[in-house]
Amino acid sequence: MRGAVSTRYLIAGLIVLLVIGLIFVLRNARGPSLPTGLPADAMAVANERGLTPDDVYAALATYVPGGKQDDYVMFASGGHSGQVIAIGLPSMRILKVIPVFVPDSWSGYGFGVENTALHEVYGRGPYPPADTHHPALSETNGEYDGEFLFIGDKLNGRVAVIDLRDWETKQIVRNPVFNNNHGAAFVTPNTEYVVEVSQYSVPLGHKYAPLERYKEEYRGLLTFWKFDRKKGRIVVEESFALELPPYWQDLADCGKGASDGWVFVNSFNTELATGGVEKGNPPFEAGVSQNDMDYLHIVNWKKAEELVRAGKFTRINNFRVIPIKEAVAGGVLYLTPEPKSPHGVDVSPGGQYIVVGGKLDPHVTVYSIDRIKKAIESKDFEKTDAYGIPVLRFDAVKEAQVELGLGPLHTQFDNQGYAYTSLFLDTAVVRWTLGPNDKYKAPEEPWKVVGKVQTHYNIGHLAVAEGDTVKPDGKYLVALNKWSVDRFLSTGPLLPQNLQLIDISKPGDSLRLLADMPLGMGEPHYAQIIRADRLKSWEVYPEVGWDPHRQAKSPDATDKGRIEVRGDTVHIYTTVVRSHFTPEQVKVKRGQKVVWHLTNTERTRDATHGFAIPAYGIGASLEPGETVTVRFTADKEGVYPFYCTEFCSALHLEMMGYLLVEP
Ligand code: RUQ
Ligand code: CUA
Repeated sequence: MRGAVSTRYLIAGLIVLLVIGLIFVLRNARGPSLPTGLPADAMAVANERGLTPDDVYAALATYVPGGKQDDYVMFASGGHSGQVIAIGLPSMRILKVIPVFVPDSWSGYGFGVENTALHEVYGRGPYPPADTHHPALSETNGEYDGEFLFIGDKLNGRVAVIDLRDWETKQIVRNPVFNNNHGAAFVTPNTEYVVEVSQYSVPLGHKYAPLERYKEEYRGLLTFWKFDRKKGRIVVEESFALELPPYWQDLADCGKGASDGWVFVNSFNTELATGGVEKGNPPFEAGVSQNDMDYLHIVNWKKAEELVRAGKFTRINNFRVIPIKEAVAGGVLYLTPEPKSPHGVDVSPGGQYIVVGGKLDPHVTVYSIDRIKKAIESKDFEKTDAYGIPVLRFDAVKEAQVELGLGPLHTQFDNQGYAYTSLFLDTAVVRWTLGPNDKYKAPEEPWKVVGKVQTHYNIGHLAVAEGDTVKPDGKYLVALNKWSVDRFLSTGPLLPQNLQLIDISKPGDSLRLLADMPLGMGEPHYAQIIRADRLKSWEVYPEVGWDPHRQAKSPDATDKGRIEVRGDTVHIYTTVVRSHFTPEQVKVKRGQKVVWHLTNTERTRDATHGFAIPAYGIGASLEPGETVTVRFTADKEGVYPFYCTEFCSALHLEMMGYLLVEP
């Protein structure tokens, strides 16, 4: 009996040991063990899905449950989609696509709806392709204020204004002097101006001149769009531009703090190459990359303002342009060498340092504003360029050159004294320390690389939370990668871009990749990340009858449906509420002009209605409280159902009416 019992214990003991051993082997086969303390079911999911401890950490660090909200909003350019994409951080979920340069059915933007933004530029279409590059949040004292967002359209030389109370595009201005841009948009520290820099030099004023006259007649342009915050509009008549040499100006940044009042613009093609590979000339890519140094443009915009006030400008297409000669005489424009084919120029939080990334140079070059000011004061010029612009001596203005790796492009900053630069060729983000004279001080010695993280793949821009303001938040960095290759399921030959979230909260060599986000709608060149609590978005429009284009009550608002005929025009005043339009039967005669005012009388959040008359190209969106006016000529007789296009209620499908166009 006793022998049998002890054998049973022995067997049980052996089984326990075997199970423990098996678990040990299995766990090690999966790599290091998971953090302890996770609920058993969570552990089971992690194991079942083959997640590593790093994966589990990243998932927990980025998961935002429904009903809870993201800490940051990233406004990313939508590239060729022509739009802006708002993405929550750390969840990396798309919150909204804001239509800017291209019409959008959902929001009714640009489809026959009276939309001042588009009308001011081209009339009612056709809409050209667009390519948004650089979004810029409005600033007050160098900090994001959450009021407006600007963005440039490289293809057509346009800049748009978005009001962040309702997240809608309010205005698009097209440059009257130039037809493309790249360095747009950037703002001065109190959003006095929105800066737009041209890229490929052309004769100013949309004129013709042969390429043989490149040096004499082609030019670049730096435009200062005056922004009126009260009106929420760029005021074209109060704006001006500065003529620049025909170096291809690239990116720009506005000074802040120590460098407030200045704008920095870099350039390539100081060679003045005009291409012609078909004629045996070097192709552009080689022709514009011959010089070891190109030019950083250093512009005093406060003095430029004074020149304009003093009348030292000419008018091109009725737009005020300061000629190079006047700018030089007025102490507005200087150059200094910068290494070979630079790309990004970025000003540090305190404004002391100006960091230039050189695509073909493994260093970033750092200039200091103190040195620049001193060199200007003491006229420490190495020469003047072919256009008479003084060139500050490189060694006099250079503070440091930091070797970072291959293909440094863009730099942003945090509140720990670190700078972050994207390395296109190394496909990495590198963290390095700023010098002592800026606002924040890193624990390590200055001008040293302290950390690096791989990105996937070919990073272009990067964005740190509030990382280009005077007070960066740090914490998160997003890498905006051009290629995604093997990171997601295949979507055919055209792959999404990849936005990667990186935790930068801890000092030293601690950069940690948290999430990949595929973005399949155009190249998100640049993005800015704002703390969510800075945004004061409206929940519904302030009053019933609101005209979002004027941000005021519309004179055409109505709380009672009616039809009025005035001359050859029928004015229809329609109320829109769950789940009917009033009136529902609208009779007009063929050939009559129709002006249709619709007012959504709802005060309930999210109670949006649509309004479509497909035959007349009408598609509108009426958010709670909004009044929209659409126009068309009833030139086709027939019976046209008009209906609500938003699933607003259980009786949404019943929300319709008949437009009867009588013969
Ligand atoms: S660019 S990848 Cu259009 Cu800002 Cu640098
Ligand atoms: Cu209103 Cu559907």
